[in-house]
Amino acid sequence: MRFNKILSAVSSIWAGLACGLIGTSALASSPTPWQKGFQPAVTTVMEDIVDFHDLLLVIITLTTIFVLVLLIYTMWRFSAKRNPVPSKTTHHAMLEMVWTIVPVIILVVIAVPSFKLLYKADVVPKADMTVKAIGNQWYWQYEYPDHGKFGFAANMIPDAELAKFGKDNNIKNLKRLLETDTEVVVPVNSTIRVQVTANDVLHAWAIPAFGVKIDAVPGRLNQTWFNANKEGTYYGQCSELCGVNHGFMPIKVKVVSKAAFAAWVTEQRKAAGLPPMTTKRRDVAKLNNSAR
Ligand SMILES: [Cu+2]
Repeated sequence: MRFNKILSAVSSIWAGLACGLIGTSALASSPTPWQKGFQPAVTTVMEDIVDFHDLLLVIITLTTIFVLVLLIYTMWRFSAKRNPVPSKTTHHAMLEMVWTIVPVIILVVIAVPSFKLLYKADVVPKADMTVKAIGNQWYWQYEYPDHGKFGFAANMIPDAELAKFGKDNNIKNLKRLLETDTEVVVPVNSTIRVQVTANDVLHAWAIPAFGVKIDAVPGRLNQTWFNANKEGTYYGQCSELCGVNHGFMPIKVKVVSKAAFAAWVTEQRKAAGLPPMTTKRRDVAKLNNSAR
């Protein structure tokens, strides 16, 4: 009875903690103080990355414990004191077969999900829309080719302007070094193809919650994809050492409902002097996919 009470108290504390964590993550996914694990995953690719990480953690822990136990046993059992006359054995067929075959099996167990995950992250499925990200020293530029080619630059909000920015835009819990003046807006539950390139030097476009990280290379168009299943604001950073302000070109992606996205597109088109979208967007993504 008493044990049950303790158990329920512990679980309610835990649930409260989890609620607090998940509550904040729904609003924004970014690094937190003393964080040890990953940011909460909002794409199936990131969920798979977390699962793969957990599998590897189990394998590496068991391997390390096994080797440690062997070492300690050997040091104890075969010390000069306990074993003054060493054995002259040099070969043991069975033992050699085991220590060759067991690691091979372990590597195969790792390789299968690893290749599956690599392929899943690499091959862009039928995309609903495209966003183009262009790296510059030291900010990102974005274009929406399927929605009339409007674009904008996203610059980091410096510390001195952070408070004013939060006040003007009614944002609480501002993320230092992660907030940008404009943000990438995408619809929830849609496959977004991200085309990534750079104007000057190497950069990399990365969002941990999406499980996305891809190099931005001048003169080359890379592509990746994500399909976020939860509305919210997600933060990333340039992940290729690109110069003195490398640490100050964050990436901010807002995942909104499809209706909110359509409204945002209308607003952006208006600001860019483009007529409102009369038809559904050109199905460029569909055409590209059918050519595969
Ligand atoms: Cu960069």
